This record gives sequence, C-alpha cells and structure tokens, in this order.
Amino acid sequence: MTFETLILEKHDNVGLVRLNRPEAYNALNDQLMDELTAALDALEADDSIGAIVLAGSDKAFAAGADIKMMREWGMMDVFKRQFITANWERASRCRKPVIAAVSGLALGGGCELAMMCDIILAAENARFALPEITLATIPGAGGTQRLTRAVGKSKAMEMILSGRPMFAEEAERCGLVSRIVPLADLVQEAVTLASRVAGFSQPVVALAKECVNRAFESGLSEGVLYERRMAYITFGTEDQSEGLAAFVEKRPPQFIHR
Ligand code: DAK
Repeated sequence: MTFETLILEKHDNVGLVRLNRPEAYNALNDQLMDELTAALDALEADDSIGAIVLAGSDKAFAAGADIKMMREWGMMDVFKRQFITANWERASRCRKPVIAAVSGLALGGGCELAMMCDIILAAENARFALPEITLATIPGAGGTQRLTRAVGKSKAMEMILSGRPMFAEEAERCGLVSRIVPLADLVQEAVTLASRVAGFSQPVVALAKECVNRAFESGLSEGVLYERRMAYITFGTEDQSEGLAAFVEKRPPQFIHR
C-alpha cells in the first residue's frame, strides 16, 4: 500500500501511521483523510497488529482541516457530502487501541483527531488549540464535545471561544494528555506503549477499551452494569484461563488472542 500524505510502518505488533504533508503542517485535506482511513482499515484488518500509533512530525501533529480546501465550499457543499464526516470519524471507530503521539501543533481538526484517539502522549513542545473561532467557524469534528469531556466546561469554553492554545504542561495537568515525553523519544515511547498493550489478549483489550468509552455514553449504574457484562465475557476466553493459570503456575502467560 503506498500513500502520498502519510507513511505507514509496521513495528512487530504495532502499526505506526505518520501524517506527512510537511509543506502544510500536516493540514488535513481530503486526500490525507482518505489515506488515513485506508491505512486504519488495513491495520484493523491485520491480525498481526494489536495497537496503532498515530504521529505527525516534530513541528506539527496537524494544523487542522485544510483551510484552502474548505475555502472553496459553501454550506450546501458540506451538507450534501457531509463534509469529510465518514473519514473524520474513522479514528474514533477503531476497535484496536490508538495512541496519538503529539509533537508541535495540534490545531483545530488536528486537535480533534488526537482527541479521537484512546491515549494522547505529548512531547514537551506540543501545543493544542481549537482556533476555529478565529476563522468564524466552530469545531466540526467533535472538538466541542471531546474537549469538554476531557478538561471540563470552563477551560473548554475558554479555548473554544477565544482560541487560546494549551501547552503540554497544562494539557497534562488537566488530563487532556496522559503524560509528557521528551520530543526525541516521543514516537519510540508511543510504539513501546502500544507494543505492551498489543501483547495482552487483544479481544480483552478491545473489551476494556469499549468499557472506558462507555463511560462517555452512559450514566454510572448503566456503565458499571456494562462493565460487569464485559468482565463476564472475559471468563469465556481462552486467554483469561491462560492468564490466571500462568499466575498460579508462576510463569509468563502465552496469549493466543482468543
Ligand atoms: N490549512 C491549509 N494550509 C495550512 C494550514 C491549514 N490548516 N496551516 C498551515 N498551512 C499552510 C500555510 O498556508 C502555508 O502554506 P503556503 O503559504 O506556504 O502555501 C504553510 O502551511 C506554512 O504556514 P505559515 O506560512 O502560516 O507558517 P507559520 O509558521 O507562520 O504558521 C501555523 C504556522 C500552523 C501556526 C499557521 O499556518 C496557522 O495558524 N495555520 C492555521 C491553523 C488553524 O486555524 N487551524 C484550524 C483550521 S479549521 C468539520 C471537521 C473539521 C473541521 C471543521 C468541520 N466537519 C466534519 C464539519 C476542522 C476545522 C479546522 O481545523
């Protein structure tokens, strides 16, 4: 599979997707979103891959949707073709865990793309913003919802209404990112984390991911019930039998992802 706007690599059980439009700070145009969708489809279908890392360049994860592209469109254009909605949602629909490795700018749709991922690792130079208001538009790929859930109403309102950026330290403090990593180590650290996750039972990892995501869709008692049902399901997997047996027999488990 060859791409023009991204680089797809496999590192054992991890798929690494690097956004690659250096001439435009990885701005997200139709071609890039089509290719990202195709790359994620391929990694999801590949049984040897257990987790995915999505990265940009040192300078930019992505500077948002491509403004030059959007400039050509009127309201009926975006309404009729639903803008790039199907492609934009692809990252949030992955069953496999997706880790965003964010260095440099994550602006607008770039920030929204990172927030669709399951974990965000940030380099110390990461800068997150939803500056759509400065263009007289608003976030359109989940930013008003996901940022608010991640950092709370007041900070989300400030960022969305004023376009104020948030740097890595603040992003870690308020829980938008899981941790900060030195820039030089970011992608390797993300791949190492992804590889660790991918080494566990993949169906059980998928259940755990579903349960965490359920917390954003349901009330507490519904969510706890959902979690319990999923926990019961793990008792039906060969991997759970192996995991418990390996502990008792004092040996490393051999998961077969069933
Ligand atoms: N789109 C297109 N080109 C971009 C770009 C972008 N978002 N960001 C940068 N570029 C291009 C510049 O136009 C320039 O191209 P040339 O002039 O060389 O052809 C090149 O990258 C270098 O940029 P600068 O010359 O501006 O470089 P600086 O270092 O001075 O500044 C910057 C870099 C990234 C800080 C600056 O370019 C900038 O502020 N860019 C715009 C950032 C921004 O406003 N992003 C939010 C875009 S709105 C929706 C889904 C999603 C969205 C909306 C709806 N639906 C599903 C309905 C998302 C909306 C957005 O993301």
